[in-house]
Amino acid sequence: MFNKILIANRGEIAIRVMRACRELNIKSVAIYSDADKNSLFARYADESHPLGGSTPSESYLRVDKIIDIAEKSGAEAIHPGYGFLAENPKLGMECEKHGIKLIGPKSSVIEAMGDKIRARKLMKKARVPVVPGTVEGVKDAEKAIKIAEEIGYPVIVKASAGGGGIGMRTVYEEDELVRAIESTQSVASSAFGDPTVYIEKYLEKPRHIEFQVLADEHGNIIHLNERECSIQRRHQKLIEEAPSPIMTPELREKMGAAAVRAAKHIGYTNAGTVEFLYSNGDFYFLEMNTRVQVEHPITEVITGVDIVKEQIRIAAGEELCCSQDEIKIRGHAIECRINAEDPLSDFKPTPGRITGYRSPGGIGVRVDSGVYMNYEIPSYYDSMISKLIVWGRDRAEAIERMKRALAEYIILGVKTTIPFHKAIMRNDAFNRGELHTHFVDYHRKQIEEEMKRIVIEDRDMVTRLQSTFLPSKKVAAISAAIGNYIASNKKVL
Ligand code: MV4
Repeated sequence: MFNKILIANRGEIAIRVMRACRELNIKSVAIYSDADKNSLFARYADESHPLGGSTPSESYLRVDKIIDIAEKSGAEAIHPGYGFLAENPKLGMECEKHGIKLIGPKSSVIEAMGDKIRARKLMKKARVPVVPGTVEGVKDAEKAIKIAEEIGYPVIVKASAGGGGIGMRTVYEEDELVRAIESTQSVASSAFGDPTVYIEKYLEKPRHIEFQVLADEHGNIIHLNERECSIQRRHQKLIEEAPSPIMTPELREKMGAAAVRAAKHIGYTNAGTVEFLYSNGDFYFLEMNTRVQVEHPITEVITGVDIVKEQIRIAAGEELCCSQDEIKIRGHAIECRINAEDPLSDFKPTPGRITGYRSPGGIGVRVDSGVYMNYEIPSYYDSMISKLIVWGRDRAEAIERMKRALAEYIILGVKTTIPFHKAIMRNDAFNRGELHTHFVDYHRKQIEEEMKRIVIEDRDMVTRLQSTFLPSKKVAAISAAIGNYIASNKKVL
């Protein structure tokens, strides 16, 4: 096992990885930007080193600086978390050169899955269903028109180097096709330096269902069941749950086997996620994420497997904790992403100081966060404050528990997505489990009306709790004033 690991990330995921390190008796090394000098993760680590700079490209994307700090501090492995360098094959390649273990799959596998056309071909070979569409990239307009006619409109034009929603366009009729190809090519060219695009049949209201897989370096591969991540906005997931409300044992068997087949075929190692689109009883491979994901805790909650600990153990050459038979699902888990965004102003980011903070607790509640009272959320990075995860014996109990936990969660100083989550938990379609990737757009009006009511309802609670967040001198002064007021009222009475 490793003695020391460098965590090439920030915020809640840096803390999540360091927590696993603590439990494995591994020393943790943090790296932090100028904007993160007051961050919790840099204090939690056993040692912390400045990167300088504040923008991602000056700090968390600097492979050279990260390798240098790893060598100087004597870290034997690097955990990349999610985002930043997590799916950049360069980090793995540099690690290999310097004899440092990267906690993740081989860089060649990361590279293969980053190329969506290549990924589709590999999946087809592994007998994993892919969305009907082109095998190769499309170049000339005439061929494209013919292919689109064959698969039938609507179709979607996607950038081969894309993913996560950047560089795609839906096409409803032949007239729009050539223009859509040209515009996607030009977006892809400037965003990824690769203009290659391909065409797929467009599924209108699919569900996003993904399978968590774990593979060790001895050929053992298992899946930890699925997560449903259909509640999203502009390709940012907002709520995830496990298991999926539509899952049956038969479908899980089929999709789980496909996910394991996918991982096996490409020689996958470590933790990964196979994403599927589900529509009318059929499922199709979408992408493979070669990293730990934001929403991994809901899988941990229902299976009891510590995914980050497994990642580290796998990278150290150990065997998987468990066989497929040993993986059972217990109850239901939901995660709400609490972001510093105003859900009533188009989710505009609201960086700034947290002037009051109290996180929820009690049975079945987990909060993964990187913030604290008086912490200033920097504007350079994503706006996630924390992840609120609940467990219930069934979906209905998990929803009630999430409502209760959201009601306990007090964040003052910045607007957050808490009112949005409260509105979703009350939404009838959500309660019925009628989810799809366009849910938020589709129910927008209703969600907004509900949020407005919620913000007014919450004012009272905030006023009652405000005094607990005042500096002690002010509290003492206010207590004295209230005491005097009561005393003087008594005299009058
Ligand atoms: C699709 C699709 C419908 N049909 N492909 C969006 C992110 C990118 N990774 C793939 N995406 C989609 N691909 C076909 N053939 C709908 C989406 C999509 C989506 C997928 C997953 C989660 C959220 C989404 C939101 C809008 C569109």
